[in-house]
Amino acid sequence: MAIENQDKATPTSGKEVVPPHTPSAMNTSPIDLGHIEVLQILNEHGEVDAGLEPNLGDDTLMQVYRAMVLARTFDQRMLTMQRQGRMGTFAPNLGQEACIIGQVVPLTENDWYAPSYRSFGAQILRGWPMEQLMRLWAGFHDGFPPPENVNDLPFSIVIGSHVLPAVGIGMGMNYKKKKECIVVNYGDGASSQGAVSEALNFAAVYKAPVVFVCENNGWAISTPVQKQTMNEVLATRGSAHGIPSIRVDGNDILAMICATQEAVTRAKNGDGPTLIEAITYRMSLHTTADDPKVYREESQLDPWHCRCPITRFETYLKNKQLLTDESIKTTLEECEHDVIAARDAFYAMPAADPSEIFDYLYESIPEELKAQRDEYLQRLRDKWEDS
Ligand SMILES: Cc1ncc(C[n+]2csc(CCOP(=O)(O)OP(=O)(O)O)c2C)c(N)n1
Ligand SMILES: [Mg+2]
Repeated sequence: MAIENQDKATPTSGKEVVPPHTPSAMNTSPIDLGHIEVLQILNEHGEVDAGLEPNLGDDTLMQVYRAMVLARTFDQRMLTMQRQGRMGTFAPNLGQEACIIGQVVPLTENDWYAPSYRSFGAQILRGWPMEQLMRLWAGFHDGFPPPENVNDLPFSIVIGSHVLPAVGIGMGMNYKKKKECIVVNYGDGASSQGAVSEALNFAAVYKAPVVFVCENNGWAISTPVQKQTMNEVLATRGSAHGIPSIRVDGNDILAMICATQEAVTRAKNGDGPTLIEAITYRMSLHTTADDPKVYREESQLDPWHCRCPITRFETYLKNKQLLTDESIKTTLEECEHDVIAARDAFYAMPAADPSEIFDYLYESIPEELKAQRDEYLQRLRDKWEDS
C-alpha cells in the first residue's frame, strides 16, 4: 500500500506518553531510557497530536481502517469456528490490530515481511487469501506457502526462529544492492530467545535493511513480561546492539505507521536496522488451547478496554468527516460478508488425506513406519465403518 507524502509521515519528535503494562506507571521504569523515544500520535480519546499527524491521504486512511476491522472480524470468526470444532488451534489478535496492520502499511510489494503466528491481519493486507489462512490454521500444509508474488515468509511456530533468517534476507538485499527492506515481527517472549540477540547483532554489524517489530503484548502465554525479564524496556535490546530503537504506542495506528515508515526509509537509505517496541496488550487467549482465567484477573484488562485501537481510530476518522456511524456499520457488514465467503470457500476445499502425515519425514518410508501407517489407516477405516 503506497503512502502519500512519505516525508510528512515521519515523526519529528516523540512524547513520553505510552503506557507500559503497569499502566499507571507509564514511563516510570527504573531502566534508563537514554535516547529512546516514546511515540504516540493518537491518544486514547482519538485526539491527534497535530504536530505529528501524518498526511496519509483519505484513501489510505480508509484502507487501513478496513484492514483493522477485517482483522478483527476474521479473528472472531476463527474463534467461533474453532469452538464449533471446525478449525484447529488458533492464536487471536484481539486488541493488537493497530500494531499488526501499522507495521506493514509502509511496505511495497517488493519488500519482505516475516510474520509471527499472530500476524494474520498483516498477512491478509499483504495478499494472503483468507481461505488459505483458514486452511493453514486448520493444519493443512498446503496453506503454509506464501501466495505467488507475496514476499512473505511462512510464519514460524518456533518463537523467534524466523528473526535470523529475516536478517539473512536483509543482508541478501544489501548484497544484491536492492533498495528494499524486510519487517520481522516477534513477541516479548520471543525477544528473550538467543537467536534474536544474534539477529540484532548481525543486522547492526552488517547494516541490514531490517525493521524489527517487537510486539510487546504483556504476555508470553502465562508469563507476564515483568517476570520474563528484569528489563521491561525491550527497545533497549536494540539500542544495546547499536540499533536505533523506539517505543511506540502499539494501539495507535498512526504512531505505528509513522515509526515503521521512518524505519523503512532508514533501511532503504542504507542506514541499517531499526527496532520498534510496540506496546500493546493481548486482550484474548494466547491460543484457543489456553485459558487465561487460570493466571490473570479479568480486571487486568480494564485499563486496556479504553485503549481499543479501532475505537480510537474511528473517533479520529469521524473527526475528519471520513466516517459516520452508518459507514462504520457498513464496513463491518462488508468485512463479515468477506470473511463468511472465505469460510465457505474453505469448507468447500477437499478434506485432508490422513495418510499424508507419514509422507514428508523420509524420502522412502522405513518398514517400521509403513507398518504403523497401515495399522493407523486400518483403525480409521474400522472407526468409520462402526460409526
Ligand atoms: C522455541 C520455543 N519455545 C517455546 C515455545 C512455546 N511457545 C509458544 S508461544 C510462546 C510464547 C510466545 O510469547 P511472545 O513471544 O510474547 O508472543 P505472543 O504469543 O505473546 O504473541 C511459547 C513459549 C515455542 N513455540 N518455541
Ligand atoms: Mg507476548
